[in-house]
Amino acid sequence: MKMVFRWYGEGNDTVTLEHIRQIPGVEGIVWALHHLPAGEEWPLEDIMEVKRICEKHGFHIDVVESVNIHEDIKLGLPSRDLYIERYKRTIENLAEAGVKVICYNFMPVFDWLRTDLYKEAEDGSTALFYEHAKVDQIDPFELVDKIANNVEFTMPGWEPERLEHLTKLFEAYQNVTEDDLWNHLHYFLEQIIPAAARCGIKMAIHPDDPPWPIFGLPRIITSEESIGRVLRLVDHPSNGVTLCSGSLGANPKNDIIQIIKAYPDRIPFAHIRNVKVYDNQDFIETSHRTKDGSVDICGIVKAYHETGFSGYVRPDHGRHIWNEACRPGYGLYDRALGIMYLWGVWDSLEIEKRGASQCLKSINS
Ligand code: DNO
Repeated sequence: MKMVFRWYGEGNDTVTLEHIRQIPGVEGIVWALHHLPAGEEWPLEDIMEVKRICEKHGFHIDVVESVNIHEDIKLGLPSRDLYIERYKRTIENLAEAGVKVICYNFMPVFDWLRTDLYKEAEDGSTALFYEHAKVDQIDPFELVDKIANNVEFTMPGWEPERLEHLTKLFEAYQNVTEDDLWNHLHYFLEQIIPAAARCGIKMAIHPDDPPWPIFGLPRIITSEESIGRVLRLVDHPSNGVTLCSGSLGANPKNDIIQIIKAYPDRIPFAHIRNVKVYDNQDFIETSHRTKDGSVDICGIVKAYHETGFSGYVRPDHGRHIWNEACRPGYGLYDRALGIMYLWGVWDSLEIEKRGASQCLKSINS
């Protein structure tokens, strides 16, 4: 498992590369050109600048999260071909800079969704929270106002250019069914995957978060079955998944361990985080520790270990602890704790596998 850490770029994150350097075992930065709207080609010079900055601090830039998909592609409009061509050129530019994995999602309009970014827990920490009944009742515009306009930084998935056209987007999606969305994804993958394969890049679709439809908008990457379906749409190693334990874990029916075992060669990138799920479908993000949430993080790491996982992994959202002022879900402290938990589980599995006497040597190799 190759440990990586998401960073939003200089002047766009409270966490610095110097901080990240001090977290044990982190080799690479998960990054994006956050200033570019979906649908733009990513210029090679901009990509090389990120590479220069990260490499100066000893990090690789193998994983990009995300190259966002223009809504016209998801809507299946005739203009999609133009955006698909740009997407291909972006893939080529990223490959030229040495990128290996591109994480993306195919969620209409909204990326991840929560009702509260700072829900206080008993211990005084705060975390991202989803209240199911509220999403059913609230006007999406009100929620957008609450979520997007109350934080210092633009959050990924909540970019102003996306939200500016909310009314039009809702209208455009009115008659788009789940089947349509599957067809539009198929069309996209048929063109993108050969381009990615040619330059040695693995595309890794991120599951929908939460894994069910919201505000009447279809969502399709929600379960083991849908992951199998997307992988079969274009059955090629370059067509992979970003297996996010927190997104899928919001639905207790999803057996993440089974998914890892079913598709070991198609998971180039793993997001590991825990959520505590309530009977009424609410959920809150917790520490990574298995005991703190509803997701069996130990079991997940064990499944990766057993399947010989050699892909990239990042701790996903953390809570906000020790009064850290940071991007919602993306502070330094709790994600660093998460990494140490993941290493703890992984290293003890290595010791078990290779025998205690070999322990030091095995962990170091
Ligand atoms: C939230 C993230 C998502 C993810 C995208 C991938 O914090 O997990 O925004 O980056 O869905 O395209």
